[in-house]
Amino acid sequence: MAMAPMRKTVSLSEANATLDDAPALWRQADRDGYLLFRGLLDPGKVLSVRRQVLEICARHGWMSSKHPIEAGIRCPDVLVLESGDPRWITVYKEILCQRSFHALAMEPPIHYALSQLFGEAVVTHSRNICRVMFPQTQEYTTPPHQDYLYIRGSENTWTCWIPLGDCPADLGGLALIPGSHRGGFLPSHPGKGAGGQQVNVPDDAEWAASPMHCGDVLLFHSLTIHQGRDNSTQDALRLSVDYRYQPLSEPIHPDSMEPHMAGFGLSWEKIYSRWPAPDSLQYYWKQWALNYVSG
Ligand SMILES: O=C(O)CCC(=O)C(=O)O
Ligand SMILES: [Fe+2]
Repeated sequence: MAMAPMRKTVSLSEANATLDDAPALWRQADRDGYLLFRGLLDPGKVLSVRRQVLEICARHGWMSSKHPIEAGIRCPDVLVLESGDPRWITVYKEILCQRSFHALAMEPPIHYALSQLFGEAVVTHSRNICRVMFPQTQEYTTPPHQDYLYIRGSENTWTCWIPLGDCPADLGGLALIPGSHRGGFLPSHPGKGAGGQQVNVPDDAEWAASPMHCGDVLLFHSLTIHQGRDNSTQDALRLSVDYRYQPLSEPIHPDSMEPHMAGFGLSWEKIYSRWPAPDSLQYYWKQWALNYVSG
Protein backbone atom coordinates (compact mmCIF):
# COMPACT_ATOMS: atom_id res chain seq x y z
CA MET A 1 0.00 0.00 0.00
CA ALA A 2 1.21 3.47 -0.84
CA MET A 3 -0.77 4.99 1.99
CA ALA A 4 1.07 4.99 5.35
CA PRO A 5 -0.73 3.14 8.16
CA MET A 6 -2.80 5.46 10.35
CA ARG A 7 -2.76 3.72 13.74
CA LYS A 8 -3.71 6.89 15.59
CA THR A 9 -6.27 9.03 13.87
CA VAL A 10 -8.18 11.97 15.29
CA SER A 11 -10.83 14.10 13.60
CA LEU A 12 -9.89 17.30 11.81
CA SER A 13 -10.55 20.46 13.87
CA GLU A 14 -12.89 22.95 12.28
CA ALA A 15 -11.67 26.51 11.79
CA ASN A 16 -14.98 28.20 10.94
CA ALA A 17 -15.07 30.08 14.26
CA THR A 18 -11.76 31.81 13.43
CA LEU A 19 -12.71 33.05 9.96
CA ASP A 20 -13.40 36.63 11.07
CA ASP A 21 -10.81 36.68 13.85
CA ALA A 22 -7.36 36.82 12.22
CA PRO A 23 -5.27 36.36 15.42
CA ALA A 24 -7.29 33.23 16.32
CA LEU A 25 -6.92 31.96 12.76
CA TRP A 26 -3.14 32.51 12.87
CA ARG A 27 -2.90 30.63 16.18
CA GLN A 28 -4.82 27.68 14.81
CA ALA A 29 -2.86 27.68 11.52
CA ASP A 30 0.43 27.88 13.39
CA ARG A 31 -0.50 25.10 15.80
CA ASP A 32 -2.04 22.67 13.30
CA GLY A 33 -0.60 23.54 9.86
CA TYR A 34 -4.10 23.23 8.42
CA LEU A 35 -7.52 24.88 8.50
CA LEU A 36 -10.77 23.05 7.74
CA PHE A 37 -13.66 25.28 6.76
CA ARG A 38 -17.01 23.53 6.61
CA GLY A 39 -19.49 24.79 4.06
CA LEU A 40 -17.19 27.56 2.80
CA LEU A 41 -18.28 27.17 -0.82
CA ASP A 42 -21.65 27.07 -2.49
CA PRO A 43 -22.17 23.32 -3.09
CA GLY A 44 -23.89 24.11 -6.39
CA LYS A 45 -20.67 25.62 -7.79
CA VAL A 46 -18.65 22.62 -6.66
CA LEU A 47 -21.21 20.22 -8.12
CA SER A 48 -21.13 21.93 -11.48
CA VAL A 49 -17.36 21.36 -11.72
CA ARG A 50 -17.99 17.75 -10.66
CA ARG A 51 -20.62 17.36 -13.36
CA GLN A 52 -18.28 18.71 -16.08
CA VAL A 53 -15.42 16.44 -15.06
CA LEU A 54 -17.73 13.40 -14.98
CA GLU A 55 -19.16 14.27 -18.39
CA ILE A 56 -15.64 14.17 -19.80
CA CYS A 57 -15.06 10.79 -18.11
CA ALA A 58 -18.37 9.54 -19.53
CA ARG A 59 -17.53 10.65 -23.08
CA HIS A 60 -14.41 8.51 -22.84
CA GLY A 61 -16.33 5.44 -21.70
CA TRP A 62 -15.22 5.48 -18.06
CA MET A 63 -18.67 5.75 -16.45
CA SER A 64 -21.25 3.05 -15.80
CA SER A 65 -24.30 3.46 -18.03
CA LYS A 66 -26.45 1.92 -15.28
CA HIS A 67 -26.18 4.97 -13.00
CA PRO A 68 -26.69 8.71 -13.41
CA ILE A 69 -23.38 10.35 -14.32
CA GLU A 70 -23.41 12.48 -11.13
CA ALA A 71 -23.22 9.32 -9.01
CA GLY A 72 -19.63 8.96 -10.21
CA ILE A 73 -19.87 5.18 -10.71
CA ARG A 74 -17.22 3.83 -13.03
CA CYS A 75 -17.67 1.16 -15.67
CA PRO A 76 -16.56 -2.07 -13.91
CA ASP A 77 -13.76 -2.94 -16.30
CA VAL A 78 -12.20 0.54 -16.47
CA LEU A 79 -9.27 1.54 -14.27
CA VAL A 80 -7.09 4.51 -15.22
CA LEU A 81 -4.30 5.93 -13.06
CA GLU A 82 -2.78 9.44 -13.11
CA SER A 83 0.18 8.48 -15.28
CA GLY A 84 1.46 8.49 -18.83
CA ASP A 85 -1.51 6.27 -19.81
CA PRO A 86 -2.87 7.83 -23.02
CA ARG A 87 -6.44 7.42 -21.71
CA TRP A 88 -5.57 9.53 -18.68
CA ILE A 89 -3.70 12.14 -20.70
CA THR A 90 -6.65 12.61 -23.06
CA VAL A 91 -9.17 13.04 -20.25
CA TYR A 92 -6.88 15.24 -18.14
CA LYS A 93 -6.19 17.61 -21.01
CA GLU A 94 -9.93 18.08 -21.43
CA ILE A 95 -10.33 18.75 -17.70
CA LEU A 96 -7.51 21.34 -17.85
CA CYS A 97 -9.47 23.17 -20.55
CA GLN A 98 -12.59 23.62 -18.38
CA ARG A 99 -13.08 27.22 -17.35
CA SER A 100 -15.17 26.28 -14.30
CA PHE A 101 -12.32 24.16 -12.92
CA HIS A 102 -9.99 27.21 -12.99
CA ALA A 103 -12.71 29.62 -11.87
CA LEU A 104 -13.39 27.64 -8.69
CA ALA A 105 -9.85 28.48 -7.48
CA MET A 106 -10.84 32.17 -7.49
CA GLU A 107 -13.96 31.79 -5.32
CA PRO A 108 -14.12 34.82 -2.97
CA PRO A 109 -14.67 32.78 0.25
CA ILE A 110 -11.37 30.92 -0.31
CA HIS A 111 -9.63 34.23 -0.96
CA TYR A 112 -11.13 35.79 2.12
CA ALA A 113 -9.83 32.95 4.34
CA LEU A 114 -6.34 33.23 2.85
CA SER A 115 -6.20 37.02 3.03
CA GLN A 116 -7.08 36.73 6.72
CA LEU A 117 -4.28 34.17 7.06
CA PHE A 118 -1.61 36.05 5.07
CA GLY A 119 -2.53 39.58 6.13
CA GLU A 120 -1.65 40.75 2.62
CA ALA A 121 -2.63 40.30 -1.02
CA VAL A 122 -3.19 36.67 -2.03
CA VAL A 123 -1.73 35.25 -5.24
CA THR A 124 -3.57 32.25 -6.69
CA HIS A 125 -1.27 29.90 -8.54
CA SER A 126 -2.73 28.93 -11.90
CA ARG A 127 -1.26 25.41 -11.82
CA ASN A 128 -4.59 23.98 -10.75
CA ILE A 129 -4.86 20.22 -10.28
CA CYS A 130 -7.79 17.82 -10.57
CA ARG A 131 -7.70 14.23 -9.25
CA VAL A 132 -9.84 11.37 -10.49
CA MET A 133 -9.10 8.49 -8.12
CA PHE A 134 -10.37 5.05 -9.05
CA PRO A 135 -11.52 2.59 -6.37
CA GLN A 136 -9.48 -0.44 -5.35
CA THR A 137 -6.16 1.10 -6.36
CA GLN A 138 -4.67 1.12 -2.85
CA GLU A 139 -1.17 0.61 -4.16
CA TYR A 140 -1.42 3.98 -5.91
CA THR A 141 -3.00 6.01 -3.13
CA THR A 142 -1.10 9.32 -2.79
CA PRO A 143 1.77 8.59 -0.36
CA PRO A 144 2.76 10.89 2.56
CA HIS A 145 4.49 14.01 1.23
CA GLN A 146 5.00 17.75 1.63
CA ASP A 147 3.80 19.91 -1.24
CA TYR A 148 6.84 22.20 -0.96
CA LEU A 149 8.83 19.55 -2.87
CA TYR A 150 6.64 20.20 -5.91
CA ILE A 151 5.82 23.89 -5.44
CA ARG A 152 9.12 25.42 -4.27
CA GLY A 153 9.05 29.24 -4.22
CA SER A 154 7.68 30.16 -0.79
CA GLU A 155 7.17 27.75 2.11
CA ASN A 156 4.28 29.97 3.09
CA THR A 157 2.23 28.55 0.23
CA TRP A 158 -1.02 26.88 1.18
CA THR A 159 -2.87 24.14 -0.65
CA CYS A 160 -6.65 24.12 -0.82
CA TRP A 161 -8.04 20.60 -1.21
CA ILE A 162 -11.69 20.43 -2.22
CA PRO A 163 -13.66 17.22 -2.78
CA LEU A 164 -15.94 17.57 -5.79
CA GLY A 165 -18.97 16.22 -3.96
CA ASP A 166 -19.48 14.56 -0.60
CA CYS A 167 -16.47 12.56 0.53
CA PRO A 168 -17.49 9.91 3.09
CA ALA A 169 -14.89 7.71 4.79
CA ASP A 170 -15.05 4.86 2.27
CA LEU A 171 -14.25 7.22 -0.62
CA GLY A 172 -11.00 8.13 1.13
CA GLY A 173 -10.06 11.79 1.05
CA LEU A 174 -7.08 13.51 2.59
CA ALA A 175 -5.32 12.84 5.90
CA LEU A 176 -2.62 14.99 7.44
CA ILE A 177 -0.32 15.13 10.45
CA PRO A 178 -1.24 18.14 12.60
CA GLY A 179 1.73 20.38 13.40
CA SER A 180 4.07 18.54 11.01
CA HIS A 181 4.83 21.79 9.14
CA ARG A 182 6.95 22.79 12.14
CA GLY A 183 9.33 19.87 11.47
CA GLY A 184 10.83 21.59 8.39
CA PHE A 185 11.40 20.29 4.88
CA LEU A 186 12.12 16.54 4.92
CA PRO A 187 14.03 14.28 2.51
CA SER A 188 11.87 12.27 0.08
CA HIS A 189 12.30 9.00 -1.73
CA PRO A 190 10.45 7.48 -4.68
CA GLY A 191 7.03 5.97 -3.93
CA LYS A 192 3.92 4.93 -5.84
CA GLY A 193 0.92 7.19 -6.29
CA ALA A 194 0.37 10.84 -7.27
CA GLY A 195 3.61 12.84 -7.21
CA GLY A 196 5.80 9.76 -7.04
CA GLN A 197 7.78 10.88 -3.96
CA GLN A 198 7.21 10.19 -0.31
CA VAL A 199 8.58 11.04 3.12
CA ASN A 200 9.07 8.57 5.96
CA VAL A 201 6.51 8.86 8.70
CA PRO A 202 6.87 7.27 12.14
CA ASP A 203 4.36 4.45 12.74
CA ASP A 204 3.07 6.20 15.85
CA ALA A 205 2.41 9.52 14.08
CA GLU A 206 -0.95 11.03 14.94
CA TRP A 207 -2.97 11.64 11.80
CA ALA A 208 -6.10 13.72 11.38
CA ALA A 209 -8.87 12.98 8.89
CA SER A 210 -12.62 13.41 8.67
CA PRO A 211 -15.37 12.84 6.15
CA MET A 212 -15.97 16.00 4.13
CA HIS A 213 -19.11 17.38 2.56
CA CYS A 214 -19.61 19.18 -0.69
CA GLY A 215 -18.63 22.82 -0.06
CA ASP A 216 -16.04 22.03 2.66
CA VAL A 217 -12.43 23.04 2.01
CA LEU A 218 -9.22 21.90 3.64
CA LEU A 219 -6.32 24.38 3.60
CA PHE A 220 -2.81 23.30 4.61
CA HIS A 221 0.76 24.65 4.72
CA SER A 222 3.32 23.51 2.12
CA LEU A 223 5.33 21.64 4.78
CA THR A 224 2.37 19.83 6.36
CA ILE A 225 2.72 16.08 5.78
CA HIS A 226 -0.39 14.65 4.14
CA GLN A 227 -1.51 11.65 2.16
CA GLY A 228 -4.50 10.36 0.24
CA ARG A 229 -6.74 7.78 1.89
CA ASP A 230 -7.65 4.62 0.05
CA ASN A 231 -10.79 4.74 -2.03
CA SER A 232 -12.24 1.49 -0.70
CA THR A 233 -15.57 1.69 -2.50
CA GLN A 234 -16.23 -0.94 -5.16
CA ASP A 235 -17.02 1.38 -8.01
CA ALA A 236 -17.11 5.09 -7.10
CA LEU A 237 -14.59 7.63 -8.39
CA ARG A 238 -13.20 10.18 -5.91
CA LEU A 239 -12.98 13.56 -7.59
CA SER A 240 -11.12 16.45 -5.99
CA VAL A 241 -9.23 19.58 -6.92
CA ASP A 242 -6.15 21.09 -5.33
CA TYR A 243 -5.30 24.76 -5.71
CA ARG A 244 -2.43 26.80 -4.26
CA TYR A 245 -2.09 30.29 -2.79
CA GLN A 246 0.68 32.45 -1.40
CA PRO A 247 1.32 35.99 -0.18
CA LEU A 248 2.12 38.40 -3.02
CA SER A 249 5.40 39.57 -1.47
CA GLU A 250 6.93 36.07 -1.25
CA PRO A 251 9.03 34.34 -3.93
CA ILE A 252 7.23 32.18 -6.48
CA HIS A 253 8.50 29.49 -8.82
CA PRO A 254 7.50 30.17 -12.47
CA ASP A 255 6.08 26.62 -12.82
CA SER A 256 3.34 27.65 -10.39
CA MET A 257 1.83 29.69 -13.22
CA GLU A 258 2.10 26.94 -15.85
CA PRO A 259 -0.61 24.33 -16.52
CA HIS A 260 -0.25 21.21 -14.34
CA MET A 261 1.93 18.52 -15.94
CA ALA A 262 2.90 21.27 -18.42
CA GLY A 263 -0.59 20.57 -19.79
CA PHE A 264 0.86 17.58 -21.69
CA GLY A 265 1.74 20.14 -24.31
CA LEU A 266 -1.32 22.34 -23.74
CA SER A 267 -0.30 25.99 -23.35
CA TRP A 268 -2.55 28.61 -21.73
CA GLU A 269 -3.08 29.97 -25.20
CA LYS A 270 -4.54 26.65 -26.34
CA ILE A 271 -6.55 26.22 -23.13
CA TYR A 272 -8.01 29.74 -23.43
CA SER A 273 -8.76 29.40 -27.13
CA ARG A 274 -11.92 27.48 -26.21
CA TRP A 275 -13.23 30.09 -23.76
CA PRO A 276 -15.46 32.95 -24.87
CA ALA A 277 -13.33 36.14 -24.87
CA PRO A 278 -12.71 38.58 -23.27
CA ASP A 279 -12.29 36.94 -19.91
CA SER A 280 -10.58 38.45 -16.86
CA LEU A 281 -9.69 34.95 -15.62
CA GLN A 282 -7.24 34.55 -18.49
CA TYR A 283 -3.65 35.47 -17.51
CA TYR A 284 -5.00 37.11 -14.33
CA TRP A 285 -1.53 36.82 -12.72
CA LYS A 286 0.05 39.20 -15.25
CA GLN A 287 -1.46 42.07 -13.26
CA TRP A 288 1.11 41.52 -10.49
CA ALA A 289 4.87 42.12 -10.39
CA LEU A 290 5.66 38.65 -9.07
CA ASN A 291 8.91 37.83 -7.34
CA TYR A 292 9.93 34.89 -9.59
CA VAL A 293 12.71 32.58 -8.44
CA SER A 294 13.91 29.44 -10.17
CA GLY A 295 15.38 27.53 -7.20
O1 LIG B 1 -5.99 13.88 -3.51
C1 LIG B 1 -4.94 13.26 -3.33
O2 LIG B 1 -4.86 12.02 -3.30
C2 LIG B 1 -3.67 14.01 -3.16
C3 LIG B 1 -3.86 15.48 -2.98
C4 LIG B 1 -2.62 16.19 -2.55
O3 LIG B 1 -1.59 15.67 -2.25
C5 LIG B 1 -2.71 17.67 -2.48
O4 LIG B 1 -3.80 18.21 -2.67
O5 LIG B 1 -1.67 18.30 -2.25
FE1 LIG C 1 -0.05 17.13 -1.80
